[in-house]
Amino acid sequence: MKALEGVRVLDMTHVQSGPTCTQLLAWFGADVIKVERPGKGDATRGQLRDIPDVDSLYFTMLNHNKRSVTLNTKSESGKALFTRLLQSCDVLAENFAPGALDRMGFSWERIQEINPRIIYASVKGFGPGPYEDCKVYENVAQCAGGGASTTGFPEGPPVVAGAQIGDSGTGLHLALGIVTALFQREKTGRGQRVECAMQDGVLNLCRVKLRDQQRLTHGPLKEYPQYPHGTFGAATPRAGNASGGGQPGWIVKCKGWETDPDAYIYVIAQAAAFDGLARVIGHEDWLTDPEWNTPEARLPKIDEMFDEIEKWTQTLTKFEVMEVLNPLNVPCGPVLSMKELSEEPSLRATGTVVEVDHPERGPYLSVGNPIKLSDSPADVRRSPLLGEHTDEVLREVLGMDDAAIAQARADRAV
Ligand code: CAO
Repeated sequence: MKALEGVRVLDMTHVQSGPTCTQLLAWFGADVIKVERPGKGDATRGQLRDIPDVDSLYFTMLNHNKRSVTLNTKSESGKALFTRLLQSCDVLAENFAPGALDRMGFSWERIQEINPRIIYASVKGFGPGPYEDCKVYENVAQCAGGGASTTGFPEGPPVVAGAQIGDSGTGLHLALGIVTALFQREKTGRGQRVECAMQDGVLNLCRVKLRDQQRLTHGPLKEYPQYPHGTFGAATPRAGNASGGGQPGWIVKCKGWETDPDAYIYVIAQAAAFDGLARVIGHEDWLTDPEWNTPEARLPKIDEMFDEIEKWTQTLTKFEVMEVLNPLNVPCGPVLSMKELSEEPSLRATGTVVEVDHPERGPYLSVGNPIKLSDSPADVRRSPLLGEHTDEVLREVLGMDDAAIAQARADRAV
């Protein structure tokens, strides 16, 4: 049995944020029915295509374990079918532009009338306020949520992260909201509205930067590279690769950095493991020198310290550095490329990286469920073709017979 077995999700999501959420629910065992526009489907099916006329990796990697139904929710007969689906589902998830479902005639009030037990979950770019009507994509959210202003090097422009904290991050937040609402429904019998704005999701993930904004009013941020030589302005600045926590850290070069753009390692010069680190880099002298042998003394010289650490790391590969520093309890992590991650055997063994077969594109790699439940392991099944399950769902979920399905087709509802 899977954790969410018996939960049926009417999935009106598209692009990345919403599909991330419903894919997780599907991996946990929910029956996720993806409703798509007839003939078109989720726009990502056709975006960034690597093989002509085949669903893109963008789509396939975000829509595993779902069923696809095509339904025109703007036609009268389509609306009637959609209403019946709402009656049969536990969750409605969507991430359309603001007001799209209302314009189709499905306001929260109307949805509650149709099914008072349903949980109606939405991702929008912004919550109520000046930007609530805006359409939003990943990088817009990273900028509006504080990610970009705090990412990059002090002397450079704002930078967006490769991690999709606006889309996938908000999808994760929404999934938690949905299962929490399902849990509450167990007790109250009532559904509820679950809303997650991408700006809010990004800001939540940038929590430590709002911490630093307030620390700034009490003096310079001593772990930032601007200290002690640079200046601080009114807002949390970009900190390069400085650690977000209380331990000094930086990315340093390893052997081969001249030709390999990922020959780097992150090293944290934690006080508890400093002795071993100092010895291994050839700076035993630091251990008795009052200029170096306390965290406070080192704070104004973090850049110098990492220059010295880097002289040593450049003599070894990032994996050799790991082998030396791990036994010394020095926290460190290699900068791994997507190529290295895709080939890493331990990630394959845990199902975090999986090979999936697809009838049109053949085998491809995907990221599986990163959340491991001992009683509900996720098996990753390929994404559906457009409308692959339309008849199956109409028959099984709505109890329609062949004649009724033929009529729905004649009406161009499906
Ligand atoms: N049948 C009939 N019509 C359908 C349909 C269906 N099955 N599915 C969708 N539509 C219609 C919608 O009702 C909408 O029509 P109206 O404009 O008349 O209301 C139309 O398709 C387009 O939907 P949209 O506005 O959501 O799509 P878009 O491509 O213009 O915008 C996006 C995309 C992502 C910017 C917007 O949906 C959005 O801001 N979503 C919220 C934030 C979000 O999740 N962003 C993350 C995206 S990933 O980077």
